Amino acid sequence: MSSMFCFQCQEAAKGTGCTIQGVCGKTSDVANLQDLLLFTLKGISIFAVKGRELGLTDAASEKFIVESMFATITNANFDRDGFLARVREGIVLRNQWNARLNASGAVVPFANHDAALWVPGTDEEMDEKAATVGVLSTANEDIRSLRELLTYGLKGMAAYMEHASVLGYREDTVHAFMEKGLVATLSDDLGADELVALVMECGKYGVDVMALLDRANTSTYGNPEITKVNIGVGSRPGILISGHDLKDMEELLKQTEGTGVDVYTHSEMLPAHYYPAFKKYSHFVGNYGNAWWKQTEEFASFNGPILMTTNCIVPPKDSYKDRLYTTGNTGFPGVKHIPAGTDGKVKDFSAIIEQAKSCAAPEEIETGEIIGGFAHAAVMGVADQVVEAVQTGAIKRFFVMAGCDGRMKSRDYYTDFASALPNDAVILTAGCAKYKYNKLDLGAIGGIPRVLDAGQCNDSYSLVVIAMKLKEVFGLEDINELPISYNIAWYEQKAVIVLLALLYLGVKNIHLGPTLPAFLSPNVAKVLVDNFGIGGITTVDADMEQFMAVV
Ligand code: SF4
Ligand code: SF3
Repeated sequence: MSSMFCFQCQEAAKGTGCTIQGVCGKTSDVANLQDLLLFTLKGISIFAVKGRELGLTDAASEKFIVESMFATITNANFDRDGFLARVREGIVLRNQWNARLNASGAVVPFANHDAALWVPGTDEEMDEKAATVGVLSTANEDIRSLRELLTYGLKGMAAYMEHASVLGYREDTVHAFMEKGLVATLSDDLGADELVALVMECGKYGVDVMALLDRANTSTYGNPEITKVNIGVGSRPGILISGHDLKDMEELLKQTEGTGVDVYTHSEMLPAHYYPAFKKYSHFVGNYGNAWWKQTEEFASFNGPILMTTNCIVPPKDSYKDRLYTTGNTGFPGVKHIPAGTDGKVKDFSAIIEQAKSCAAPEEIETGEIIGGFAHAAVMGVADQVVEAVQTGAIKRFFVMAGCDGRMKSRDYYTDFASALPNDAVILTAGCAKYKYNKLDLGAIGGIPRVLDAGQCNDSYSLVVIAMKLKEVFGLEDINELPISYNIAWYEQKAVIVLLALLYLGVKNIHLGPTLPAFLSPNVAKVLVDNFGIGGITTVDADMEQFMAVV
């Protein structure tokens, strides 16, 4: 019997699933406790769904579900003790809900399900329980596949919801769907057709949550602007901030102002440079390094403290572990965690700032600039130029190459693909996938760079807004009539919600790589192929020919 089973990301061992320890570094006990936490969230949701029917909600359990789902995303949290504590906290919330509904005399569907009833014992007993409630507890491989596809979509949704909610934005319907979806994964009455319908509905709420986060980000920090970002270093000590949380970015910039410490972005935090609200800080120096998976070398040479606000954490090397900090839903055993502020106070980053002061300046690993900030408002600002370039044939095709980067050598495909594109093709990107080609010199077409970076993975929403606008300008009936091809790279579960959102919007013929998800059973993969034309990748030459053959 395997000691764990996880197949939620693209790097699942042997393309089927991690069974002894995660390729990501997640230990089997933590993997199982993440499953147990999900099981607990399903238990809470059993009552929350019924509560909503009766007009009852509970802000604490909504927040708990969102934060806990986020904590189970690949490379977010590796902290066993943290997961044990979360499960216990979740059981308290579940029992409160139960008592509340009991008092109202409501009949609660699934109230006799183990997820609604089980009680945690010792830590060891929780480990034992955890080993029984994971992915493999669903025997039928197609039902399992659909339940997990839905679950991973919900995890991605939770991550984006969390970013919106720290900025004060919420959407009740998204919380409601999250709870409904979690309960649906427990129901033996739901067959493949019903689950496929729920997966599509998940895509709808994926669009909603990305739109919400876009509103939250742009209302709070302004619309991203076309920006050149320095990739070299200064001479003062620095703090490196990684992950996706812009609220942490804002607080760190405020608290470091005037301290003699510079701030650099890493990986998915690069797009922070595009927001007007952050441009005013002269100590906001640039971006250091590349996508998440290169961090073990780049964090060592950065020399200063590193703040991980969300995924992706790679188990740290001793050379920088004492300079690494987690916050929010991230965690790693033995790494210092910056807690949320209490009594309405902001997070206190003073410990990081103090440590930075005693550190050497970052070691230079490259110099120059990269350009980005092509989110929907900025692209609309140059819409006339773009439309003209398409009409004159100067731009023949757009390639959406959004998504994630990862360790696998096979991802060199994306660098090669970008390099091999004809000069009249433009890449639209978002997410850390961009690091595979954003430092290549691909030039520009009539002043429009050939790599247009909208921002973080959630800013894939911007790419959809741009596509919708182009459809309108060109008077087309269908988004698929546009000269846009989709060659998307995925790694973790935020890419799953982005994919489901695209499918919901009717985008067809998306190519997904470097490998198709291990969690898609052959039958479920066939549904996606037959209905949406989803395909994998092969070789650059063969794929290029196929993309270019589309009229
Ligand atoms: Fe394996 Fe990915 Fe799961 Fe980590 S998140 S255990 S690498 S499938
Ligand atoms: Fe990257 Fe982890 Fe997905 Fe937000 S930082 S895209 S992998």
